[in-house]
Amino acid sequence: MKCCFFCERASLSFVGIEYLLAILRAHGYEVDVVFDRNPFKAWKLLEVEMDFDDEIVREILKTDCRVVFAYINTANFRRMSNIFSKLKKAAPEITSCVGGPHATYAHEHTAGKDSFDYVCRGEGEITILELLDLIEGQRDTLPSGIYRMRDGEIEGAGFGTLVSDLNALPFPDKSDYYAQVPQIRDTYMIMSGRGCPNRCTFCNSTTIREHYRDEGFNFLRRRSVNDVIEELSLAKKSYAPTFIWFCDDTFIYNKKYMNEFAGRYAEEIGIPFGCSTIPNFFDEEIIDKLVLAGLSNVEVGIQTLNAETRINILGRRETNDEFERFVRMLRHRGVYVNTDHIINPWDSRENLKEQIKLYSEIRPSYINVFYLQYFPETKIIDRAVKQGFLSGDFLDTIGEGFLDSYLSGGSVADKISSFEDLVLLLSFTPFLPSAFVKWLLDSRMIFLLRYIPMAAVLPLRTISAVMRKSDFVGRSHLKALFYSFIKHLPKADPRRVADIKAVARRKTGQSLRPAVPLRVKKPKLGQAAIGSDAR
Ligand code: B12
Ligand code: SF4
Repeated sequence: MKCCFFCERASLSFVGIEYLLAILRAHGYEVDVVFDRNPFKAWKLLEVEMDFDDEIVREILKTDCRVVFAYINTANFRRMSNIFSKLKKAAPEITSCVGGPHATYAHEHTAGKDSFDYVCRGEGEITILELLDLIEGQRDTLPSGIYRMRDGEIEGAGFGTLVSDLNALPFPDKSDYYAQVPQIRDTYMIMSGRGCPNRCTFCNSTTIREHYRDEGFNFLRRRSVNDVIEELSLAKKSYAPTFIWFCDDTFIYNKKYMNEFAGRYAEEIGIPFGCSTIPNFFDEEIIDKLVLAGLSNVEVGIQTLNAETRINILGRRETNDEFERFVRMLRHRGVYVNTDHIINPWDSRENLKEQIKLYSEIRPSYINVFYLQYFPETKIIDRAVKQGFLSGDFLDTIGEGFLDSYLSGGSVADKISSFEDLVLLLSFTPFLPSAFVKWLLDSRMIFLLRYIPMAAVLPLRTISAVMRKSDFVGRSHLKALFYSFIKHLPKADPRRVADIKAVARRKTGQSLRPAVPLRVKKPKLGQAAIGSDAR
């Protein structure tokens, strides 16, 4: 059966989609990939309708597919709904199915859209094959994790069946992204595992682990070092990346794993690499080995330097001292340390000033400043509602993908606008001398920053990416921005694309086994137990 995957064109590739493409092709399905025309333009991320939507629909129709898939997150939900609704009108006979974070955490809102026939909650490799069996009439029960609307009611139960051994998965099929999205060609995205050992209240990685735990499963799994190195050795020849990004939620944990990985990576791969992590790994010997192997870029989420908010509201365990030690340990070794910071309703001007002073001493390479966004099914929502930061009326807008719910949330909008000068200074802090930052914070001159538009932070990442060779991620974003202005994108070498496709065919993925529950969950009346009907 002919399938089509419709994907947004982001600044980095989506490994989840690449795994699904590999699995589908390994099972004999012909799959075409159509990318959104909308190149990743920071200022257009949340736009729902574009001039070329009808053209996209025509392109999907041209693939002659019977089933169309998409990966949906909260940020692209409304855009995807728009495209799929146009597609439904043009070709009601095409069956659509969506998965990904928004489908998982806001499945009712997603299934409630007429444009989507099926919605997948959770992991997809086993479930997508079961769904195709259902569509082809080879099974008649809904697979675990698949939802749909029937007579005005949502039908479905559980979560997508987990793969028990991640080493059994085929390597992700990166050929489509490589061929069609030029900005990703230097960077190879890879995952060594699934799930995060931490429990931040604002993050959906906590949600998924808890959902599977409630069903009796351990979502946290890691591939063997051998499997990771095998994929990278093949990628080194076929893809020839100049940078490798480990997009695990948290990559640097488990000393034994890191030790084995660092040794093998140094010997067999040796390409500069980066990862996301949290600041609680202090084994200098391992860090030295990782740096020697090529670790050059780390994204570390501290989110706030207000200890009380961090521990009690955001659910993070590290101390400011640990963060400082971690940043110093890495920067001392020449690693680019990109810090994620979230401006949140628990901030006050005074504590934000204190945080900026601390940052000016700790000196990460870059501070990515975000405003807290309430993603569906995150624990922080209850807290914010209870404390009056988020009005109950806005809860539904979260499931509908309105990411501005925070900024329009009653009194908080005023609060945020009263922080604008500090947010600007926070973004500039890594580029300014500490003494100057401290002087400015205590001086009346700080009011001058209110006259500088927030857009002034945009060139910062450009400066950082151009000046600091190790800011590979910044360079990827820059490239994405550059290509967004170019109408005719550079073509990829077809031989290289074929070689990349061949890597995905190395392992067939035929032997995928469903994970075994750690304990047996009693199914609710009328519900299928998770994984009960897996192949
Ligand atoms: C790497 C990463 C990025 C990368 C690459 C994008 C990507 N999605 O891969 C970059 C840096 C670009 C990025 C950006 C952002 N990200 Co991000 N990112 C991740 C991260 C850490 C890993 C993604 C991944 O590879 N997962 C592993 C694969 C195997 O899982 P998966 O993607 O979920 O896919 C599986 C299932 O969902 C399912 N599935 C997926 N699609 C489909 C389709 C069908 C038909 C079926 C049946 C199944 C199915 O099957 C797949 C295989 O098992 C995730 C966290 C996470 N663990 O997923 C956050 C995450 C996806 N990101 C998140 C966010 C918020 C963002 C940003 C909005 C951040 C920001 N403020 O700018 C932007 C959005 C940009 C964009 N346009 O998407 C949130 C999304 C929350 C939500 N409710 O939408 C996540 C979940 C982290 C979190 N904080 O909770 N991100
Ligand atoms: S450490 Fe990162 S990925 Fe893990 S739960 Fe916290 S925010 Fe999410």
